[in-house]
Amino acid sequence: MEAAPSSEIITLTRHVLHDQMRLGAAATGDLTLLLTAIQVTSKFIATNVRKARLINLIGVAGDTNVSGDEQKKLDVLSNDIMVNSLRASGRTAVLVSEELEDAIIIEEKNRGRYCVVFDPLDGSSNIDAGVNIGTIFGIYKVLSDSKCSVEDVLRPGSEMVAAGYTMYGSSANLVLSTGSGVNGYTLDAALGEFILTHPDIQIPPRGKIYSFNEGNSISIKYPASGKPYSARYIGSMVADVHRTLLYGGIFGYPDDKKSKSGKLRLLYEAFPMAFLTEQASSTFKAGGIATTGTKRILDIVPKSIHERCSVFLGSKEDVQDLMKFYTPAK
Ligand code: AHM
Ligand code: MG
Repeated sequence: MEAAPSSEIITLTRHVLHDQMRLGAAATGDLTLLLTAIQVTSKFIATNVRKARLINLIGVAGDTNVSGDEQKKLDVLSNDIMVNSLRASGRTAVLVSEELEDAIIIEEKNRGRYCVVFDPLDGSSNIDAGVNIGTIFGIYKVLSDSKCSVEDVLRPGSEMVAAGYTMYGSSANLVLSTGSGVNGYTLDAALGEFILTHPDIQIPPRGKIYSFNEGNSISIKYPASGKPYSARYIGSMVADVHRTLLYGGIFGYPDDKKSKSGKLRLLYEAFPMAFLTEQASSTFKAGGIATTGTKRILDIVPKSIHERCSVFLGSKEDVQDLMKFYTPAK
């Protein structure tokens, strides 16, 4: 006999509120409101991603961003959606976006106590083909002596209070950590709510998948490990990390002779994903590791908002194997 459908629906808002109640008087509700603003942006972006082909949102906007990447129309729109919503939440002080050269310092009348670093639409090269893309975000609380400047975000990833991503694929999945584990929520389009579907995600200590861009192997030299891994590489960090969190294995974007610091950006790509990888680990006691190959990603102190770093993350044992033979590109 088929099991009756569950009547227990846990929405993201309910889950985050519950977390806030757990903190008692210490919680002001500001982070909850900020996370509400972020989930609304994800719903809005998800809708536009779905409709993109139909409403002429495919293709380039005609500009390049600070990293030299061609901006797609959806990149620009997603950035505007996030900036507007985060500013209007009244809970933010400093915003850093992959699409904007400078940090946005929120004007005093709308200012709150949190800083958000984000890539509004990651995996842009996949947009036109309708392949999975996503939004990545990390959240810091302003410094206690904050002057409300870029200094509030030039801090190690270990100081983030929350991080997550939303993957726009066959469904929209929001994966979030507020520092005590990782939970995944799936958007129920009919309800318009993210529903808890992946409670307490745990990355397996050893996986069977490796996820690197083999096209770059001409500039990367690494010895054969002899292990029969399956290769899976989507080219959208959100999708490649999402699979790694659920199935285990290793995702990497190394430095190479051409890109001495790799491709991925530290603040809004590497930090949030490293935060989630380490948080998805409690049962297996550090089941997940995120490293540049030589040091823990979350310990890096950023010098500038768009700096890059090499990234290897995933199952502890797979990443440890890599660290044994990894040497930085010269
Ligand atoms: P983007 O922010 O311009 O989309 O670039 C970041 C993306 C990541 O999602 C992904 O891991 C990587 O670039 C893929 O790069 P490549 O196409 O060189 O393999
Ligand atoms: Mg990106």
